[in-house]
Amino acid sequence: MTRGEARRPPQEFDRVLSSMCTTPHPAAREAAQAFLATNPGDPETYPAVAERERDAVALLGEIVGLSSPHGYIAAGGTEANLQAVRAARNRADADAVNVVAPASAHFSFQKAADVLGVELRLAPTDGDHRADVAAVADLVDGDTAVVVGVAGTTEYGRVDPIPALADIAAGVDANLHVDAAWGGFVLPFTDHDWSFADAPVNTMAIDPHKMGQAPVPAGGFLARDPETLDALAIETPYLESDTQPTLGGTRSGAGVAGALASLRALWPDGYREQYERTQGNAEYLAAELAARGYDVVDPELPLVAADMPDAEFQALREEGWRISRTASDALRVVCMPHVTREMLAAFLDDVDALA
Ligand code: 0PR
Repeated sequence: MTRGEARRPPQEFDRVLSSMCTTPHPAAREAAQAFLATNPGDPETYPAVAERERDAVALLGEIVGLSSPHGYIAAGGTEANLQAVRAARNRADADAVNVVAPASAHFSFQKAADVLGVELRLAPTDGDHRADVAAVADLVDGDTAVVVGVAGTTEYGRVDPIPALADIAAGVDANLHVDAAWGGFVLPFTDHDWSFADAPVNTMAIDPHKMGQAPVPAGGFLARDPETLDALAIETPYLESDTQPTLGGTRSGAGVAGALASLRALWPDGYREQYERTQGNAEYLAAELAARGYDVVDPELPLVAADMPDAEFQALREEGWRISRTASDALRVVCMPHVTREMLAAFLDDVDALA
């Protein structure tokens, strides 16, 4: 079996255009199965999966330009984002900590703020759906523990100006967290400044179970300094290991082994091919929709948003298409690896049939 177009999506992905999950790489599927009953939360008892986790973190570090990464394989972007806020809160010497993020940040930051008892301040985005730097600068103060930038937003696939956000964070002695949960596996092949190498980023979310082609659950939480994990560590007296920085206790060995297998199989060439193919598909869909008169947001990463009347959106859903909408009601198609040119052509045929 080859990667790419030749691999027909299994039934459950047949008409799925809205998801950030995708079909796992075959090697990742196999590795996950072999580690189904292991627990990386108990590394002394399950050393083979613990070693795989260290290797996976090292490879994630390569992808994001960090030579000695600290981190672990989390349940997903929600956990990685929450842990970034938690580490920053625990290291801040303020009583009433706040987090400043663009309004485009994923809703997991609302969960983090709620669970951690910190204030979430949302800055408006600019005309192109990116964080408005001046608005972020207005919201930070001496109690800001972390500034968030998104590298590949959930709704529009936009990349925030990470170096400018890093300057703002540094100005108030706050951490900078980059949410590259979705974008992290495509951005190395673009010319965006988003990585640990481009700016003084402290922490990052990068999820193997999204564009990494790993089986669910496999998120990535990465930190530049070991002190970040220290700020998260809880003592674990009765385990063979002394402390645990993760949010989960028992975790999925399948997620860890699957993530490593997909990283080994695909970084860098497989992910580059995947980026070129999925970006090409996004540009194809955007051009075809624009030619039909829809107002389309230029796809910077493999995600297409376009205005579509509600009646048409509903009719396409009734045809079985799994599509979703942004908060401002634009159609949103995520060109994940399982989305082929044929699928998009069939979708466009159904769009035409509505006319
Ligand atoms: N950060 C970003 C930028 C995200 O897009 C997401 C999820 C997260 C964090 C949270 O990641 P986890 O869901 O792994 O915790 N974005 C998708 C969304 O909300 C999640 C998703 C995935 C939704 C698959 C549907 C689906 O079928 O749209």
